[in-house]
Amino acid sequence: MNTGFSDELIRRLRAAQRVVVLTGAGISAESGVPTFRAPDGLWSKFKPEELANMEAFLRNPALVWQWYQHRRDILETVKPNPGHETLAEMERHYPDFIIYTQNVDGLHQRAGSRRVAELHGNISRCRCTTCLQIIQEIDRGQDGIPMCPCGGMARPDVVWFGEMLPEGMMEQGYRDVAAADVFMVIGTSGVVYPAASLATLASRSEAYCIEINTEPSALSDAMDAVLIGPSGEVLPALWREVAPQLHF
Ligand code: BV8
Ligand code: ZN
Repeated sequence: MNTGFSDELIRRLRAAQRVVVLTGAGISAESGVPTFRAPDGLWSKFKPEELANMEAFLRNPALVWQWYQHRRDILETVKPNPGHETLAEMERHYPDFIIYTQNVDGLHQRAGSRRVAELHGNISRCRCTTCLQIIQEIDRGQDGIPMCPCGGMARPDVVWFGEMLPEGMMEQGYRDVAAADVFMVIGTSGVVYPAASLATLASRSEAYCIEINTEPSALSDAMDAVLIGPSGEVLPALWREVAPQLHF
């Protein structure tokens, strides 16, 4: 019995060997992590250029740290939702499955996903602005700004606007997308590049492209299937339909 998922969609997911997923803030929304561009989203109070870039940080490190500390505090209280958990389950079924996430919340890994490429870093890690080391133990310098043992100021280990993504990660993403049987893009407005280019490349490759979002995004027109609904509900429902016939 088909619950609104097309036969083609189900057939593609049952036949796939290689699956590539791109996720954005929307997949963590049902965990209670605010998204960026929703009316009550993270950017509604601040503009990205005010906070998520090096100039803003150097101009006012305390304000930027305050904003990141606020987000880290939220992450202490949340847990993965059924959307994250379904992707972790899918990874266990498919021979080749990888998630490229724009999220910095670490929830995919907490849900059990092992192959996760963090395109924009991870908010729970800190890096030194002087010696560039990842800092495990941070101590609080003047006005609460975390400092590196070398004396340099610590920053969140995330990719800010105008900064390069982790070396080689997009190139690997393009190779994975070019070889994929199915590409899924979940919970992203598709406005941030180069991350969103994984979806635009997928739409021009052999991969069958599936979007899950609560509303159409900048990527929807290029997708083969657009499933409108919260990923915490759509992903488990889709997997219940697909999984029984999977025999690897
Ligand atoms: C770079 C980390 C170059 C920090 C982030 C003009 C045109 C095109 C590009 C540019 C341009 N001007 C500048 C650029 C480049 C810029 C960019 O793309 N800007 C955009 C905004 C125009 N990109 C960069 O600067 C990148 N670097 O290009 O470097 C370079 C070249 C050479 C040398 C040096 C440098 C770096 C970009 C990374 C920025 N860092 N975050 C932090 O988190 O604090 S971006 C930030 O936005 C997050 O990472 C976030 O993940 C990302 C994307 O947002 P989304 O995840 O999509 O979240 P959003 O709220 O927008 O959407 C949520 C979606 O979920 C919605 O569609 C909603 O409907 C849906 N949803 C909600 N609930 C649910 C749901 N879906 C399903 N279920 C639900 N329950
Ligand atoms: Zn240092």
